[in-house]
Amino acid sequence: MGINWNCVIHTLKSSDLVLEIVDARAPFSTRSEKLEKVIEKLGKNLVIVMNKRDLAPENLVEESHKKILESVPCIYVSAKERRDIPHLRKMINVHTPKSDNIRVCVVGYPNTGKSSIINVLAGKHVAGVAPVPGHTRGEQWIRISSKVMLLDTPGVIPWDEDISIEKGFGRPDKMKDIEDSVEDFIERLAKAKYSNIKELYGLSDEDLASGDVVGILAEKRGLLIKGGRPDLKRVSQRVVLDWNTGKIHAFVD
Ligand SMILES: Nc1nc2c(ncn2[C@@H]2O[C@H](COP(=O)(O)OP(=O)(O)OP(=O)(O)O)[C@@H](O)[C@H]2O)c(=O)[nH]1
Ligand SMILES: [Mg+2]
Repeated sequence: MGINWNCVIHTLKSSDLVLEIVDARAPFSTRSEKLEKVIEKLGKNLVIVMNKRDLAPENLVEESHKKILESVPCIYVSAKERRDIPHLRKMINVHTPKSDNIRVCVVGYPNTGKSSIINVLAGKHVAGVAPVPGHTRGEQWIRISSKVMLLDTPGVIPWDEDISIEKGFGRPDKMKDIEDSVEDFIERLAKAKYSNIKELYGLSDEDLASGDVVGILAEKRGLLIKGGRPDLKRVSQRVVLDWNTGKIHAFVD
């Protein structure tokens, strides 16, 4: 999956403000450096919105919020729990010109909650939401007040950036070498400042240090292929789904 940068630039040019939605569980790795460079080059205002704050501990969310704030206006919210939405509206007002026709472009990696945030701001279900990265395909302008329109966009996946599970890099059923990526991801979750991975999957410290957590998980869940071997692919897809649906609570940056 790639994106058409000419299209992105054209869209950004016509906006008064860009909201970059990042995942509060991985706020730094879900920031797109490339996208932010384009926004800066175009001289557009940027506000970073850390979404899914309900899935990470408050102190870690606050810590990263402070760090991001050193260089970019930033706010943390939960679209799911509708937390801090009035604050987000205020941020939009503060960072846009006084006009009757304000356009705000909502961008970010897949699955960070762009469409969910738009729905909450609009006060009704107008943008499609799903735990499948790449759900939003086309762009869609949505009015959230008499003066403000928001643009929902597909998740950005630049080809040349590091790709990992937390960036919502693809549909789990289409991912190549998913087992290796998931093994690596679980190891990082195990070493992270916070994660619920042990409780969620009933894993011990030895399991996590085994180098074969994916195999152990498949056996625990009874996911086997012919011959009784663990079904590594299927269990890996489940882990990705658990991240995308928010069953995995964590802070992995
Ligand atoms: N726990 C939690 N889940 C959320 C939150 N916001 C969105 N989600 C979930 O995250 C998943 C992705 O949400 P979307 O709004 O479709 O994300 P998107 O960024 O528009 O995704 P694409 O269109 O695929 O790029 C869905 O399962 C949402 O229910 C939140 O604040 N907290
Ligand atoms: Mg979407």
